[in-house]
This record gives sequence, structure tokens and C-alpha cells, in this order.
Amino acid sequence: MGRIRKLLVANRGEIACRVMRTARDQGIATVAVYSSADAHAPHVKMADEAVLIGPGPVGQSYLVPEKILAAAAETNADAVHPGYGFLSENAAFSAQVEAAGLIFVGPTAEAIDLMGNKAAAKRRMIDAGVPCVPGYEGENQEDDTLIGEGEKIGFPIMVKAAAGGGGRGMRLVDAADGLPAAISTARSEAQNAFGSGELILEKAIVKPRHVEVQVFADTHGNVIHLGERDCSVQRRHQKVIEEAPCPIMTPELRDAMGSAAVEAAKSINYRGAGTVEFLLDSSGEFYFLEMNTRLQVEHPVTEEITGLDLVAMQLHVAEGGELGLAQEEVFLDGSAIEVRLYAEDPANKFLPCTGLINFFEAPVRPGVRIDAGITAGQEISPFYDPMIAKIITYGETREVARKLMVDVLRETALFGVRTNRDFLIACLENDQFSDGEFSTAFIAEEFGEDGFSDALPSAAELAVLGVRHYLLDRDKASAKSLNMPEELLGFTSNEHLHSPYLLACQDATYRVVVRAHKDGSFMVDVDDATLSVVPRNIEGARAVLTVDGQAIASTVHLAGDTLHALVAGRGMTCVNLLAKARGGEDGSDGRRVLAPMHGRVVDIFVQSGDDVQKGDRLAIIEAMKMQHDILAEIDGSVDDLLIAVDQQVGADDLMITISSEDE
Ligand code: MV4
Repeated sequence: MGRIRKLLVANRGEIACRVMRTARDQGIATVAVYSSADAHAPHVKMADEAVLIGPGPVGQSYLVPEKILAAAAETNADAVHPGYGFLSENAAFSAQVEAAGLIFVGPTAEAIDLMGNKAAAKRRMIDAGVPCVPGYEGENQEDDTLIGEGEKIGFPIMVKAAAGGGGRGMRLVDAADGLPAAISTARSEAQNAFGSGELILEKAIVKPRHVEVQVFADTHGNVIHLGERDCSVQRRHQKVIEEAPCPIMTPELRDAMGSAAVEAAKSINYRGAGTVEFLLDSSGEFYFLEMNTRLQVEHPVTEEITGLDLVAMQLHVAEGGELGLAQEEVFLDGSAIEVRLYAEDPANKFLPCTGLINFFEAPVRPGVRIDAGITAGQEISPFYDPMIAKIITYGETREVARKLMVDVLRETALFGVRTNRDFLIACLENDQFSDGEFSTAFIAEEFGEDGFSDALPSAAELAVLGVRHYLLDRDKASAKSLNMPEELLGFTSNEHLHSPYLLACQDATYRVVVRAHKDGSFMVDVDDATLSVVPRNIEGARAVLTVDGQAIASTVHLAGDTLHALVAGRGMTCVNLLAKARGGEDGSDGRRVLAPMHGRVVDIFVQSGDDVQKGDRLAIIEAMKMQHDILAEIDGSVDDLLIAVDQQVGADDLMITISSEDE
């Protein structure tokens, strides 16, 4: 094994970017692989070279070892980092990479294979003296044997597929009479899902915490642990919030769990980064669950409290280097929390959402780290995981990190797809969470299984939405005509200008009337209430308005008819139904796409001859520091493209012509 000069990253999104960042820091050249759905993705832009490996579906691109190996050969890469997911825990892939004479930045095929089978892994752990949940993990899979063993264990029992993982193929059985049926359905499900019907049985631990230990091993026999992470806040086996250290950890328990994790890694001759998962019960007993043989999504919280770069350590160990860090030299300092920002709809059973991200701004300040693999202007496609970004905060204490996270999330404006942002804030502000007193049942118990609805907007928030709408309309009007009569701009001599809005917002409709005063303030009617609004500070997309004396921050982005807004830290989307009803008021009839205002073309997404559908984004114009999407109003095909990137356009300039099929 020698030095890595060129690293191929067999992944996409934030983890591909994360790995490349360290490689670049170390002077290692990087190769990205990408599917055609990811042609404009950040990981492709970030790499020194990029190889197209197939169409969007993972089965034809990121999951095909041959395509990755061909890309490595073509670019002369000498090492492959698998990231997480995809091929990262595929034993055959590790072997294939090595057979091709390349370094696999991960464990051997044997270690991956062994940990991929719960029965074999558990037998090995029991031999190594690692505490395991009492149960049955024998080779005899006869019904009578399993039922007899189940009765010995005592109920409730977990029936798990030996080849499963992460909660897939798992069943809880409360009493003896349910066991035979659970065994037969679990077996056939496991056979279908994993190609093996092998089962294990375990005593069920009630409301455990999920605590996992980060381990690291080199190829010289050195194995250390880097402390633990608490990942109990999960929804249907998908992690939502992770933190380090575990809030209820003691030095004694950490030593015991850490030593058990190190023994686990030693017993399988492990190398590289690994995670040993434990269940921790309410009495403080812990039990080995499984070992993940990859770098994990939540590794940043460990990096934050140890000050180590886990990817750098992976690369070093993969080159054959020694860890060079003894257990006594690992110090855990402070507290870190990570949340996973997903494109999903908490109000609709958390279903994943797809679509264009047209605005993404998160505050970057000391103690805040954002690992994102997507930028504004990019699509969340249906092919991949809906995780948009990981936000990590660090503080001297857990409470500092928690409060900082709430603030950061409140200020994170992400428009275009629904996200779990508000749900994350609700979790972080829940008393159980802030007390550190939670288990894997936290989300189900506190929020229910299938939904989380946003609160309805308050009158003050609606007043903000109304005024921001009004200001955008006024800017648009003034951009169209620089010598417009003052009264149209809202500065009438004595009469108030009266602008009615009908805002469809969070499933309800509100009548909001904005009356502009000549001193720049507003009176706003929201249904039956009247509020006074005074602009304090307006800077591009962001503004602070005082509503009846209370300062409210907001960030807005107008995409077509829809105003995406972050108001007082809450995300909301509203459509002005009156403007929608007026339609075509600006003279473009869909076939002739006119510039809505004076501005600069920052991006163009179509070429002559492209077919477009109503709603497709054609271009982006920037005016007054705000970006405006130009959307197709009709289905058709692009005839003329009269603009170029960076060109200035005037209001009502013809930019694009579209011919529709039914002409
Ligand atoms: C368990 C358990 C209770 N008792 N095993 C779920 C994911 C998979 N890695 C193992 N899982 C569990 N195994 C026994 N014997 C409870 C869970 C469990 C869980 C574990 C970790 C994190 C979240 C969880 C949510 C529900 C159930």
C-alpha cells in the first residue's frame, strides 16, 4: 500500500463533497462519478475530474461496481472511497476494488461480510466477550427449535432477519401465541427482501436508547474508540437528530462501552472507521446490536468533539499508516448536535418531496457547520435520498449547542420543496429532548407516527406576508417604469393606496389589505384585525418589519405566483389568488416571455428547440439583489432565445419565444 494520489469517490451529495474536501486539503486529486440526473450537482463541480456512469436510477449508476471500476481505470485513480450507502457495505465491491489493484478506503470484504449477518456477527461478539442481547442465533432454523428457544428467552421478543439491518425485517412479539405466525411471516419477508430466510431471536429491550461508538483501526493492530453518539431520535428507523456525547453518559459507562466496541473491532481484524451500535436500557445495561462497516452520516458530531478529521484518518489508515493516536490521547470536549434536513412533508406523513430548490440560505457563524451536497438551482430528484443537508452545531455545553441549532434552523431559508425544518425545531424544543431524557420511542410518543402539522400563521405573520408581497409588487412596477407617477408607487398625497391580497397560505385563505402611508409605514387589515407595520431594515430577500411594535424578521422568494417565506423563523408558502386570477396582466401571453423587470440574466435553463411544460423554469433574473424565476406559462417548444447569461434586460424586453403545439 502506498500513498493515494488520486481518489475516486463512489458516491454523490454531501458525503461525496465531504470526502473530496479532505482529499483536496491533502493534495490528493479527486474523481467524481455521477449519473445523468446529477450532471450539475456540486460533487461534480468540486472534483478535479468527473465520469458519467449512467442514468439516474441507482441500479444503473451508483450501485454498479463495474461502472465505478471502469471510471477508476479510465482516470487512473489509485483508491476508491465508497462514502455511505450505495456500495459502502458491499463485500464483493471491496474485494473487486482490491483485485483491480486499487486501495479500498474501508474494511476488508471478510469484515463487511461477517457484520452483514447478524447471527454470525453475534456469535463472534459473544466469543469476544462483548455484551449481547440474550437470544438465539443458532444455525438450526426449524420452527420447533425457534419456538422452543423463544419460550426460553421470555417475552416480549424481537424476531430479526439475520441478513437485515437498520430495522428492516424486524418484528416485535408480545406473547407466546404470536410467535409461530411471526416466525413464518418474518422468514418469508426476509427471504424476499434479502435472499435469506435466516432469523435470530432476541429479548426485546423496552424503550432503549440507541448509543453507538465510533471505532478506528489501523493495519498494525492498533484500535481505539472516539467516544459515542446518541442517535435515539429516529422516525421509522431514519435518524433525525444525532449528538455527541450521549447526554446521560458517565465516564464509567463510556469506558465500558468503548472497550466493548474496541474488542468487537479487534475480534474481526477490523481496519478503518467503524461504528458499533448498542442498545442502552433504562437500567444502564448495554447490548451489542450491529456494527456498521463504513463512515456514517453522523460522523461530524464526533469530529466536532474530538477535533479529528475522520476522513483524513480513513485515508491515512488506507495508505497503511499507523493511527498514531493512543486511547489516552483522545479527548472529548464540548457537545455537538446534528440534524438532518430532509425534503419531506411532515404534514403529509413525512412523504419525500421532489422539486427545484430555488433559494437556500443558512447562517454560517462560529459553532455552525453545514454539510450540504445541494445548492439553490438544483433539483431534489426522486432517484436519491431526500436529505438536503446536515446542520451541525457545537457548544461548550449541550444547551449551548441546542439553542444555537434552534436559532440556525429558524434562520435557514430553504424554498422550493417542503422540509422537516419546523419539525426539527419542535423536536429540539421538546422538554424531553432538552432534558436529555428520551429513548428511541421519543418521536412516536411525542408527535405520533404519521404527522406533524404546522401551526396556522398568526395575524402578525400574515401582515408581514402582505407587506412583503406589496413591496415586491411595487418594486416590480417601479422597475418597469422609472418615471412612474408617485401615487402608483404608494406615496399619495393624502389618500392611502389600497392593495388587496387574497393569500392562500397553509391550507387556508386570508384576506389581507395593505394600505401604504406616505411616511413609508403601513396599516394592514388581516381578516377583521388591523395592524400597523413599519419597515425597519430591508435588504434584498431579508427584512425586519415592526408589527404593532414587535420586530419580525422575514426572508422571501417569489417563484411564479408563489411567495416562499420564512417569517419569524417559520417556513410558509402563500399564493396571491387575486394576482393569479388577473393573470397575463404584464402583457406576456405565454408565447412571448417578457422580462418582468429591469435586471440581469443569471442563468438560462433552455435552448432553442427544447420542449417545455407550463411551470418549467426557463431562466433566472436578478434584480435588486433578488433572484426571480422565469417560468413557462404554457406547454410548447422554445423557438427563439434572445438572452444570454449576464446580459442586462429591461422591463418588458422580449427574452424567449415559445410555440405551443395547438397553434
Ligand atoms: C431491538 C430493539 C429492542 N430490543 N432489539 C431497530 C433498528 C435495528 N438496528 C435494531 N432495532 C431495534 N432492535 C431488541 N432486542 C429495538 C430496536 C429499535 C430501535 C433501535 C435503535 C434505534 C431506533 C429504534 C427504534 C425502534 C426499535
